[in-house]
Order: sequence, then structure tokens, then C-alpha cells
Amino acid sequence: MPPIKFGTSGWRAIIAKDFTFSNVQRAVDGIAEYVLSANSKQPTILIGYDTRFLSDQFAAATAERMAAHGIRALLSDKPVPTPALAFAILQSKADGGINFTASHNPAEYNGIKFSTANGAPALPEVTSKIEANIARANEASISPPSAGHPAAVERVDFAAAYLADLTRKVDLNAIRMTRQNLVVDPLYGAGQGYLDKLLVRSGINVQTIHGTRDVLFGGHPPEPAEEHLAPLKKVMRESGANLGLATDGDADRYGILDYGGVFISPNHFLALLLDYLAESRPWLKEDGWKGGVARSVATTHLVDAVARHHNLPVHETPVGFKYIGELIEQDKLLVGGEESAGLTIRHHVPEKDGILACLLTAEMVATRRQTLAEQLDALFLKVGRYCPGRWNVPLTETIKNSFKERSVRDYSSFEGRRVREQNRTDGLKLLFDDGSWILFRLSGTEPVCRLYCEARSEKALEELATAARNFLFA
Ligand code: VG1
Ligand code: CO
Repeated sequence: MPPIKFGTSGWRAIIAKDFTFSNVQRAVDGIAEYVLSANSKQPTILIGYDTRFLSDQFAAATAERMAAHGIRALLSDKPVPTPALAFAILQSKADGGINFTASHNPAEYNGIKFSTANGAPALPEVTSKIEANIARANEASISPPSAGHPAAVERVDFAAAYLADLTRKVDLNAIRMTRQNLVVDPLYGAGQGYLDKLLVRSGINVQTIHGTRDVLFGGHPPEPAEEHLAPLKKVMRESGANLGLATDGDADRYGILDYGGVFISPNHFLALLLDYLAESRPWLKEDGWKGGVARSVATTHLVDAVARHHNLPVHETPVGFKYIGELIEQDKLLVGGEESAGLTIRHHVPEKDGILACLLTAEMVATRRQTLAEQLDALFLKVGRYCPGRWNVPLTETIKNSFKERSVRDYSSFEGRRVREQNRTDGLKLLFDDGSWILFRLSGTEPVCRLYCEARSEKALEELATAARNFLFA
């Protein structure tokens, strides 16, 4: 039996190869054992699913299995974004939630994201217990739960309360008043019927593309990276829209096209939004609150420059939103974000929320009455220019070995640059005297090695990235 391992964000595997009904049941039994051991009363677990092949059926089977374990199972009545499920966990005071999703991965994948009672992605201390439960069950071939007193499975709507909450956190009125013209692209994923519906209901001019279920996602992974947003760009041009707003397969990530279809990198967006929220949200100035900002080790240091400008401390985390979720949960943050397009804000769910990010984009454009590109230029003038980039290298044996060997070495210089600091928070990050840096690490969601670089000009970034690629992967 294959081991079931939770990576950066849940367990992911290829459908029919490892992601089978029987392996899902093994994983669910491991989660059930954890949930039962962590609660003295009868626990409640929320179960959601995205629009992938069989996600709804995996979820339904899981609800039955949870009920057989004596756990009360509330099953979503439709596909649900991961942040909406997180909100529902908090609101219903449930003991956790499972979302069937492989997020941005290609169509052949499915996955399980498990969140704890605080609505945050389960931390390694929890997932290692679940993994141990699963491994133990393999050895002992524990018999299935007795159907003695199976609990009930209830079908529930998780959308309404989540959307209502967003209307209180975003100034939809400002968006409506400025007569913006928006195009929404949920990339055939779980965001459909959420972001678009909320905008339509609020009287905002919006059209949707890819708002139906297609388990092949139109032939591309449902990742709102620039290379997958060409159709959105085209529709924006045709309709004269001023913003294109995309979300990934489970709508916890965002992808933003500015006026003219210009892609705004999630790194730059995070810094812009931090600057905007620091200026525009009065609750930041609440007495006595000494919070700051969190970014993953792979995220732009433009965030640090903006934080410095607003006198906010910065927390650096490993890659994976669970670490930022933990800080949100402890009320230490105004904004937390990751370069992969993860964002949440104070008083919101301890989980990344692509729908919130899209709404705040439209609000920021409405309030400042400038395109995002204009805002970014102004920000660069204020705190300096930062040029981040990221590359994926498919994981062959050679790359694996090269990574292993090169990530443990000690570096005082790298390709003619003096190394100011070596950071091993996640993979290896080398920081240079001029403020530029490189980071390489193994992905925990797909078989690739990731290389991140940042420099202070596009030309310097190109040089640094070439040097890094030649050194690491040549
Ligand atoms: C990637 C991203 C990370 C993100 C994770 C889950 O992880 O780099 O920032 O939190 O995916 O995102 P990795 O280990 O593959 O680099 V999602 O939207 O797939 O839940
Ligand atoms: Co996702």
C-alpha cells in the first residue's frame, strides 16, 4: 500500500493510481481517529469538494465513512472554495473540515485538504499524527468502524454565510459607484457561483468566463498564472473591461489582470495591498495592537520595504499557508501572503482566500482611482523597485541529486556575488549584498524543484536567474 503523506497543503495524488476510493478511505480513517482522539464529545466535521473528476463522490463516501465512525458529518450541497469551508468551520464551531481538492494541480490529480477547528490548514504536528494513524492501520489492518450508532449525514449550504461576511469586509459600494467593468474567470473551478454571484448581486458590472464544470479545466491546470489567463485577457479587451479577476481550482489563490490585460504578479499585488490596507483600514490603528505582516521565505522583499514604510514588523515563514494561518489565528498580522497568490487579512479566515483578494483588488482600484500599474509605479517610487521571478524544474533523478548536494553546502560566495546570509527556513536561500537573493526548494504539491530569484532591476534578475539555473541544474 502506498504511504499517504501530507505535503505543503494536504495529500495530493493521481486519480486511479494512488487517489482511489480505498486509499481515500484509509486517509479518512486516519483523520477520523485523530478527530475522535482530540475531542471528548461527539465531533462534527464539515466536508467539501471542488469541481474535479469524482470530488463530489469522494466527499459523499467520506461523509458516510465519518458517520460510521460516529462523527457528525455536514456535507456541502455544491462545490466549495477552501476559504468558504474555513469560514464555515469557524462559524459552525465544527471540529475540522476536509475539502476534496488538488487546488492548482493538473486535472489528473485529486487531493485532501484537512483543516482543524480554528479553520486553518492542519499544522505538521497534526498531519504527522494522521500519517502515523494511517501507517498503523496498514500494519494492523484494523477492521472498519462498527455501524453500531452511525451518525447522520446532513447536506448543508456553506456559501451564503461566507458571501455575507465578505460584503462586510469589502467596500462593494465603492466598486459599484465607480462603474467598474469586471471579468471573472474561476478557471472551471470551485470559485464559480461565489465571486461572480456576489458581484452581480451587488449591482456591479461583471461577466464570467469558464463558469461551468469541466473536469479537464480546458486542457490547462487551474492555476491563475499568466500563461493560463490568455482567454481572460481576450475577453477583457473585447469588452473594454478594466480588471480581470481569476481564482484557482479551489479559489484560495487569485490571478489579476489590470487595465489592458496586464498581468500583475502576486508578489507585487501583496505589497500593493499591504500599502493600501495600512492606509485605508482604521482597525489597523486599534489601540494596543502591535501586529505586523507575514510573508513566506519565497515572497518578495518589497513586502518588507512597504512594512518598513508603515512601521510594521515582518514575520518570515516556510512555504505553506498553514504557517501564516497560525499567525492570523494568534492575531499577529494585518496581512499575510505568499508569492504563489495566497492572501488573508486580519479578522478573516486563517486560510488563503482568492475571492477576498479579487474583491479587494476592485476596491483598491475604485478607491484610488488609478490602475494597478499606476499604483505600482507610485509604490516603487516610494520604497524602491523589486523584481521577483520563479521557475519550476521537473524533478528527475539528476535534479533530485543536484538539489540534495547543493542545498546542504556552505556558501560564502555564489557566481561572483558575496553571500551576506544563508537562510534554511525552507530549502536554501542565499542573500547577496545588493539586496538580491535566490531560493531553491522542492515543491510539496507537485514533482518539481522551484527556483525563486529577486533582484532590483529586470536586467539584474535575468542575470541572476541565468547564473542560478546554470549552477543548480546545468
Ligand atoms: C505551493 C506554493 C505554496 C502554496 C501551496 C498550496 O507549494 O508554493 O505557496 O501554499 O502550493 O497552494 P509547493 O510546495 O508546491 O511550492 V494551493 O492553492 O495548491 O493549496
Ligand atoms: Co488552491
